[in-house]
This record gives sequence, structure tokens and C-alpha cells, in this order.
Amino acid sequence: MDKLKETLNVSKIREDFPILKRKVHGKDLVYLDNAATSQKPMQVIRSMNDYYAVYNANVHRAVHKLAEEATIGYEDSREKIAKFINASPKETIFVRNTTEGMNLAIFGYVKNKIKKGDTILLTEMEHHSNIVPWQKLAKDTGAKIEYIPITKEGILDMDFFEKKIKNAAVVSITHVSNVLGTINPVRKIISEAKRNDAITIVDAAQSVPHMPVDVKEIDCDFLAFSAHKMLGPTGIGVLYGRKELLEETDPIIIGSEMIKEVTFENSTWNDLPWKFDYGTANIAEAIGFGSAVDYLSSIGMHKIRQHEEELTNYALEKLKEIKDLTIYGPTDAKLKGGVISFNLGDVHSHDLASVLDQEGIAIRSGHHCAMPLMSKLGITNTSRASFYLYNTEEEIDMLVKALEKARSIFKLK
Ligand code: C6P
Repeated sequence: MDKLKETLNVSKIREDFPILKRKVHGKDLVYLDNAATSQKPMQVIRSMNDYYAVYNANVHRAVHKLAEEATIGYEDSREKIAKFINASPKETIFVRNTTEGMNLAIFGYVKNKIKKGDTILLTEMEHHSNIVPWQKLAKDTGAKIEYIPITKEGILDMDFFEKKIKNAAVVSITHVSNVLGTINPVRKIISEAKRNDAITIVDAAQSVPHMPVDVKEIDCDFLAFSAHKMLGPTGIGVLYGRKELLEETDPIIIGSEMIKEVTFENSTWNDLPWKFDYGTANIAEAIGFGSAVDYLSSIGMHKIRQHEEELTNYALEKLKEIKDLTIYGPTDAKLKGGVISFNLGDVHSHDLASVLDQEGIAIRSGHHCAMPLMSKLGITNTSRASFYLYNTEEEIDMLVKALEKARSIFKLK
């Protein structure tokens, strides 16, 4: 803990999150379900309250004072988020979440480029959001999907990738697996994909919240992430796209303010980024997202990653000591985000999660929206603990203690 305290002032950070003070079943809440959604600091909650209490109005429409303030708040947030990933505001498209971002890239851009027989290269560790839309696109166009296999250690088989990339039209990969925690070598994958003229898409739902991500350095064509996993509200996320490609991308929901001109016969689209701002935007959510990015930036993404790596290393060491516990994915914290999936003997993960819940510990259980990966691992579900900047070694100790208690409840010898 002493070492962790040097990286981040966790006790001070925890003061900003009112929910972390609550009790669950009479016990202190230990929130280890951050990969599903993170908790929110008062700074984010206050920024959204302020919008509703002080300057609530629609954006990009009226000229009155409140509308002007709301528009500035909304566009300032876009600018902050763009800077956070080293993009320009024109390349930073507000969407509802990662899933909508992926759909926009796939059906707004790739659909117009792909032909029958083309190969779409995914990986076996993808979330359904980076599988299901591709399956529909493949059915609609006659393209075919191939999956880069994972090794026993839960990392990508790069030999397979090197062979397949030569004929791939698209590569779409998760930056960090929400089940295995594996951090994929996206820069290398994208530079090889580029050499072969493939379109490159990154699902960054589990990376942007936890480590520095620079879209120019990664050099991808599109990259999607969600605010709710990075201290922000639900209902808002971003699709980053290279400007030239976004110019060619069709909006997939159309109407309202995303137009330049409408006649009885025809409509033309607005300039970037507003071409994709269909209907009234999630204004409070965009403002809250901007505050979340301010909060993370004030702490520093390098420090957050370092804290999570230390915490993951600590947890892996402790969990390895628990009898009957199988851990999935890399066991070297350097190769892993703060996500640890495991099973305890043959106990169903929902039963285990219920026992932990009685101890105030929130983890996720089930297939984690990665059913094909589960089948590759030969299982149907796992328990999953996932960490963030406000978690501590003491909380991991509590997790370990509760797992030991579960062993005796489920009568594991
Ligand atoms: N994973 C989890 O518990 P949305 O729901 O659209 O904000 O994010 C979808 C998504 C896409 N890709 C990855 C790698 C993800 O982890 C997620 C969301 C949550 O693992 C909810 S299923």
C-alpha cells in the first residue's frame, strides 16, 4: 500500500466519490466492477447538475444566453475529449457508447468499401460489440470473418495475424480485453495492416479509461470508447475517425440538426463533426464527460495505469495462493489491464458473486458479452474483478478473504 500511495493519493481520490462511502449488506462497499462501469466523482455529478440548474438549453439552435452557454459547454467538452486522445474536435464524434461508435464506423464507412469475398479480421477475444455488427455486415455483403486465435496464455497468435493480414480488407480489434485483460499490440497490428491497405478499427472501451491513448501514435482509422467506464455518465461516448474517412462516412441516423440544407426534394449534411449530431444531443452527458476527462487529466493517465498495474500485480500474487482458483488470461500485470477473470472450482460465477455481494464486494459474473471467447476457453462464464484509480490493496485483501470464505461455504476441500 505504501508504494501505491506514492503513485496516487488514493485516500484523497476516494473522498471525491460519495458512493464509495456506502454500505452494502451492512459492509463497506468494495467496488470491483469497473470494467462494466466506473463510479463518478462529485466533480462530474456537479457539472451535470450545474448545467440543469443554471444554463439548461438546447445547443446549436437558439441565440439566447442560456443556449449560448450550453453550446459552449457542449463544444468545450468535445475539445477536451479530443485533446485527451490527441485528436481534433472535427474527428471526435459524440455517440451513445462504444457499441454505437462501432456501428457507425462499420455501417457508415466500411459498408461502402467492402466487397463480396473480402476478409474482415477480428480476434477471438472480442466483445459482442465488435462481433455482432460484423456478422450482419458479412451477411449483407458476402464478406467473410476470420478470427485471430488466442494462445493458452490469452495473448494473440501473431504468426496467424502476419499470415492473414496480407489478404484482409479490415482489421478490427480490442485494445484491452474485458475478460482476459490482455493489452494487445495495437500499434504493431495497425502498422502492418496499413502496409496492406486494410481499414483499421480499435475498440478502446477498456483502454482509454485506464492508460494514455494517443490516436495519432496508434495511427488507427477509427477508435471507439464510452464515458461511463471513465468516471463519466452513461449515454455518451466517442467515435474517433480520421478526418478524410469521416468525410466519407454516412451518418446512420439522420434528421434534425445534422443537415446543411433541406429542400422538399433533397438534404445535404452539415460539416464535421456536426454531421453526426442527429436530434437533440445528450448535452448534460457531454458536459459530464468533459469533467470526467478533466478529472483524469488532472491526475495523469500514466499514474493511473501505474496504480492499476501495481494493484493487478498484487491481486494476481494473492489470488494465485487460493486453492481451486483458475485465472484466465496473462498472469504478468505488465501485459494486462486491471481486469482479472477467474473461476473457483466448479462453482457457478453467479453463485460466487452472490456470496461476495453479501460481503459488500461487487464483481461481475457471467459471459461478459464475450460468448465466443468463453467457448474458446471451454467454459460458459467467469467471475471478474476489475480495478480503477480508487481501488486499494486493502480491498483486494477483502476480496481474497471473501473468496476463502466462499471456499468453505461451497465445501471445496
Ligand atoms: N463491456 C463489461 O462488463 P458499451 O456498453 O457500448 O459502453 O461498451 C461495449 C463494450 C465494447 N467493448 C468492450 C471491450 C467492452 O468491454 C464493452 C463493455 C462491459 O465488460 C459491459 S458488457
